[in-house]
Amino acid sequence: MYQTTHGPHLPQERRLVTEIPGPKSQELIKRRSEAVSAALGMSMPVIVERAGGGVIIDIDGNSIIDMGAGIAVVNVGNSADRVVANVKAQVEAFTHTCFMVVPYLGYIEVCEALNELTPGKFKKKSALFNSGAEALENAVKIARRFTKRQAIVVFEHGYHGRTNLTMAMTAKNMPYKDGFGPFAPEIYRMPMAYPYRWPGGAEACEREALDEVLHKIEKEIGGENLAGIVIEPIQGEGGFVVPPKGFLPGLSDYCKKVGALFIADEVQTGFARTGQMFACEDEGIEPDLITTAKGIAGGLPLAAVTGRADVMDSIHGGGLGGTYGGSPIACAAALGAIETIKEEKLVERSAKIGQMMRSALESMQAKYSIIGDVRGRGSMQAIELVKAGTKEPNTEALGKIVKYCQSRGVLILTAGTYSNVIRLLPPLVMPEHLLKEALTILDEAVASAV
Ligand code: PLZ
Repeated sequence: MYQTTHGPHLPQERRLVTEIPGPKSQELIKRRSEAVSAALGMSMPVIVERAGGGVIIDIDGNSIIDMGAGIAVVNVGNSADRVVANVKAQVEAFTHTCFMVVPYLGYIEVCEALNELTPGKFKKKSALFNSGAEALENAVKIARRFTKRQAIVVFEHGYHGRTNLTMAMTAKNMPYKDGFGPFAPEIYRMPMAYPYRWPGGAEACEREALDEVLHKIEKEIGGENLAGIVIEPIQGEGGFVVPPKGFLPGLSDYCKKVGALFIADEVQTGFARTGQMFACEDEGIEPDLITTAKGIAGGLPLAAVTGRADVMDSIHGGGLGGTYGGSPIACAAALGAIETIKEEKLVERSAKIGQMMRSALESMQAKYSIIGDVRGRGSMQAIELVKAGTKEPNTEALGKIVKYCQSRGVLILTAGTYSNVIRLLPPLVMPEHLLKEALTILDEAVASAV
């Protein structure tokens, strides 16, 4: 067996000692299928034993390079030192009082940190929840209550969660919505500024998308009925779609003009992922509300709505809450994760990782005609796979590439409305040699799928 103490101290290497999945994983995956609902997916068929830095170690002793970070959650790495220390201390002090019954300092400090770190020079306040979807639900509640209006605008390819309201907000039917309706009303979906797939191309997208969306909002909803626009500054599950410059500021300006709220869903883009603390900073956008989760707490379940103090305070007392929202343990973890991001300069590190990934992916694109597009920002980078010489989604190649990487001990994630996008989201503490190794294997994988 291997020697370990805490996660980050695991040997930072790719090491295969069995086939993937190994015999122990295979056995447990059988148990999994006996005990766990068939509805739950599985990106990689191994059972984890430990994880830290840039690796996941499975129960057969294979050390796998983690290019997914649990879907952009463990940005600070698994079991990061400060997260572990804070959680241990908190578990020993108390595990739960319910913040609405007896408050505690950790919750207050997380809100203070969010108010300070999120974009926007105005006074802000926060409220904490358990999951990204719950944060989105609450942002919509707040926007409707504040504006006394109902219409919410969302976008094609958008993803906001799996609860009833957030399913209505999420674009993709399979697997997220199929057969789960009826969905919540007053959700209006607009075309997304998706440069690669905009009819007429990327330049036309930059010229046309904003006008088209605003025109549709005016004609189909009416600005006076609009409570808020909810958008991921870079779409995550939708395939790392990066709108052209000007699109997000244009939406934000429109919201100001009609008295609606601009709500940035930074659940996937937040906490140093894009080479900035939040993706909205890239164009100097100051959202009225911002939803966060995932990277906020180094792997513990926590989410937040942060925004203009006048908006956050416009809700009647007792109007927001939940038994576990802002659990003291998750808050302790968040304070450890935020400190780690600052102390280890992970914002800068994210930008650097991003450059390495970007140039590797661009050189793959130059070699392999099945890579139609390379896009992303900072340490969220993706390739969109197409049939050579067309823009037709190439899902066969995607399957082959994922399998090839897995069999060599590299975990990669997929995305996209057309299920043809490979997205890279490594922990920001990934050592350079591991990142390079993962990119080399990805290159071989694409070559094998051409
Ligand atoms: N908003 C932008 O990316 C979660 C979904 C995983 P929860 N994305 C991962 C899956 O298949 O269920 C996400 C997101 C954005 C909201 C959410 C929802 O966050 O914490 O999963 O509820």
